[in-house]
Amino acid sequence: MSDENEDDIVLSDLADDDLVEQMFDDLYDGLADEIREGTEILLGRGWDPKRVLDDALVGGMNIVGKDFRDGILFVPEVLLAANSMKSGMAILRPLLAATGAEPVGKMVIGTVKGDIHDIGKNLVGMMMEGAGFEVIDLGINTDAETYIAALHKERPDILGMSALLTTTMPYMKVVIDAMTEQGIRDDFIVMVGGAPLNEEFGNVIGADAYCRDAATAVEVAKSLVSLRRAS
Ligand code: B1M
Repeated sequence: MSDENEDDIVLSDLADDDLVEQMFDDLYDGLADEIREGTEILLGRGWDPKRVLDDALVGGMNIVGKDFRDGILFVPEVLLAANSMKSGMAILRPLLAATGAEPVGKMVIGTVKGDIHDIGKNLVGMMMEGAGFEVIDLGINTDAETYIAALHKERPDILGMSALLTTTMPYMKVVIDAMTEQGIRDDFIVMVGGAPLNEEFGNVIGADAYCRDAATAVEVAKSLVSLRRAS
């Protein structure tokens, strides 16, 4: 996707369509300054913030997500792309809040108690933000009380839990059981992920979905949220 003559390209000289195409490339290449500049140019041309988000940033991140899922891009590249997306999001977020544009949905996510692995969780969070979700990140080593307090406070559509250790993955069931005991299990979609998990484990602990990677998490989240809102 890189353009060898990238240094020669003046973003403000490009027509809207070409600029968006260039932003796809810049996002793919993890160029945060260019994404910030492109975002500002489009806003300056009268694009509304939601259109910039959907057409330029989310569109570009979808390409990154697909190539990550297909093994063409790897973790470092995706983190860079996600980071440049965040630089555009930082400009758009207050404008979106001001225009009252509804996020696609809201997710609370955290790595479970006893586990400090957070690279995968962060990727999921960033890709979800890239898809238009509001994401509340509880960090690592998250106990059931902290998850549940966040569910009460934030009222998200989705609870996402991550675990990378065979010794910590059973804690996901502890959280789901605590939700059931409090009578709030069915108020939320529960999605789980992490390298040692699989679909069967997700079913056994009573999650709504196991997601093998960040791109899948975004697809599953979109579909479960729209199903729930339709019903
Ligand atoms: Co750790 N570690 N580690 N480690 N570490 C593993 C997981 C391990 C498999 C390595 C090995 O032995 N081969 C092994 C676990 C073995 C097991 O349980 N069977 C292991 C171990 C043993 C440990 C320690 C115990 C080592 C020690 O101290 N003796 C220790 C544990 C500390 C603790 O948590 N209490 C430990 C520590 C660490 C570091 C701190 C050094 C570092 C973590 C740094 C960090 O995260 N900030 C680390 C790392 C980097 C790894 C490996 C090498 C890489 C993990 C990673 O980031 N992968 C890992 C080996 C491996 O997996 N190859 C290993 C990249 C990431 C993008 O993938 O996290 O799977 P992943 O996330 C994916 C999907 O799983 C999914 O989407 C993500 C993106 O596509 N996903 C979700 C993840 N969470 C999701 C949540 C969702 C949806 C999808 O919610 C909706």
